[in-house]
Amino acid sequence: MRIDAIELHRVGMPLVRPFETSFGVQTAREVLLIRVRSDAGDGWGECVAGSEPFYSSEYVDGAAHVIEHYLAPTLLHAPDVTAASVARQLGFVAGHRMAKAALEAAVLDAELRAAGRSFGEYFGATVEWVGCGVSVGIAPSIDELLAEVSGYVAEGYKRIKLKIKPGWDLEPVARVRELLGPDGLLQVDANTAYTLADAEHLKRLDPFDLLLIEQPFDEEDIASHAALAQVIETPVCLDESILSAAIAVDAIERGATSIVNIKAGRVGGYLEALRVHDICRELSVPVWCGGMLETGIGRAANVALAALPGFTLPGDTSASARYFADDLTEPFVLGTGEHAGQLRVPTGPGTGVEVDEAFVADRALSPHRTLR
Ligand code: OSB
Ligand code: MG
Repeated sequence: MRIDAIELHRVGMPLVRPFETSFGVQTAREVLLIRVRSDAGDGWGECVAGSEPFYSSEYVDGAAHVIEHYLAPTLLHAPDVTAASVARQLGFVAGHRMAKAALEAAVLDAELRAAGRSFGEYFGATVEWVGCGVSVGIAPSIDELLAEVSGYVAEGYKRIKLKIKPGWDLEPVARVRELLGPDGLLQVDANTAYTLADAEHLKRLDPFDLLLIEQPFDEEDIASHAALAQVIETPVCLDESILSAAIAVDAIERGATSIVNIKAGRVGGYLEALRVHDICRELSVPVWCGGMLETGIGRAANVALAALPGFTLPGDTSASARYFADDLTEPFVLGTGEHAGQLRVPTGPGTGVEVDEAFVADRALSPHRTLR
């Protein structure tokens, strides 16, 4: 396809409750949306970069800047663009994976809408519904944490993930394990808050029979994760560190991760995410779909990705209402009966969800920019 224009939309999305991690407290998402307008039709992509460079070196203003000055001009001047060509065409820019991923997703949406195919079909989805977990922030008190978790359990979520940090780990985990009982699926995410000097402390999580501990150490510290995995029984799972399929293989071979969290934005796009999935499946390493508090646009694509056969653990693919009172697409709602705790994989063309343009305009944080 030829791309005629690339639009950047900034939308304010207040969260239904503050989300606290070891990086800090977040009360809203400042979402950067990309719309590509092509000779084959339009497509939307969501950039998962946060407002600030805490989870990753990327952040919204930086992503918008690199898109405007480097990435979009390249695609606008290319004689032909396909989702499969985007990563190569943008490869001259180092890093900036979340910015590249948003562009690739928008191109893929346009391409699949034109072909009448869904993301799920294109990815190779093997199920119509995916099991969902929920990521639970650091709470003001144990009582508030237990009330929040009880609410999610009542809604049907199949797995609870607790955010932890030094001073908020053993006690909340013990109390939530007690609440869930021995069969409840429970895992923790430290978002790099510890160092290898905490290995003995983290080993005290072993009795709680966690599915995994996610990213206890620095993004760049593969060696410490491998060392921790030698001393704790809880499986170690990397999130921030996994920036590509090549890094995933390296981390697996070094014994630093025995389960992998896949986020398309973090690895530079859904096509690279598919490669991470495929190589993990070949190596018999289970994967699950992470989340970045996405709106319906990113959620639709994540749910389609999570429908691949290697995704054997429930993902951070929660219902829209866990994040936002109103979403900018039709909301994702948990199923009932045999589909309790699951989301349905969209089957319509492209992402399969429709962007409410009036909503996007109404919540705009600044006038949208059109690049040609
Ligand atoms: O570390 O998985 C993470 C949200 C933003 C940035 C990083 C992370 C998260 C979450 C929430 O844990 C996942 C979600 O429900 O979207
Ligand atoms: Mg994480």
